Amino acid sequence: MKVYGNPMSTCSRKVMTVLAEKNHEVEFISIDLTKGEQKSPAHLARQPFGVVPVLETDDGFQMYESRAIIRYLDRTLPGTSLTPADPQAYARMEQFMSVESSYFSPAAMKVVMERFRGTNDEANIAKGREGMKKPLEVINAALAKQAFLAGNDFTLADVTWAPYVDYVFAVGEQAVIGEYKNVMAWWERVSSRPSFKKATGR
Ligand SMILES: N[C@@H](CCC(=O)N[C@@H](CS)C(=O)NCC(=O)O)C(=O)O
Repeated sequence: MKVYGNPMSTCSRKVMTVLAEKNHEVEFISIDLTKGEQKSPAHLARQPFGVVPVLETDDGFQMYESRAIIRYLDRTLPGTSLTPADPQAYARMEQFMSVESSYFSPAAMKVVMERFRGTNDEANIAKGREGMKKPLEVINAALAKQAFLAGNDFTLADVTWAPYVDYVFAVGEQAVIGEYKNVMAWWERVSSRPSFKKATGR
């Protein structure tokens, strides 16, 4: 199996976390985003939007979109399932994956990219910080009753949130998350998992 990705990319890290949870080794082909390799004809043939990651299975099946890839991997690889069998826990997992992609990560990435690029547009950063509050408030309430987002087991919902939360900390914005104590306790559980450490090269 091959993953075309970038070790620093949030979306590649979701895929690598699931692979590590399943103890499945792949060939990782690094696409240099700083050189624009993601927009090369060869990569555009794999990913029409010119971004990473892309998964290629041993029988030549190719697919893109990180959240679709992790669902596929969880369904097809052996090992502990990261998708709850219980319908209500499953619904919670999907709900929180959607909260991440619709509300949390767009706001978080506003802040992260301003800091990473060094553009530091404070008005945009303030918007990003504001946008992170509601989704954090909502998961903080859910995490008061359970260890992980969909219940007491680690699921794909935790996988999708983790790389964005990690980058919020990495750019020095811990104050935004620090006031949510259940989120902080959850973060300790998620970031100390061997799979997350492996996916982030720690
Ligand atoms: N919806 C896509 C988003 C992929 C994406 O935005 N990837 C980023 C890295 S996390 C990328 O390749 N950026 C390079 C660029 O935009 O040119 C997914 O989930 O796979």
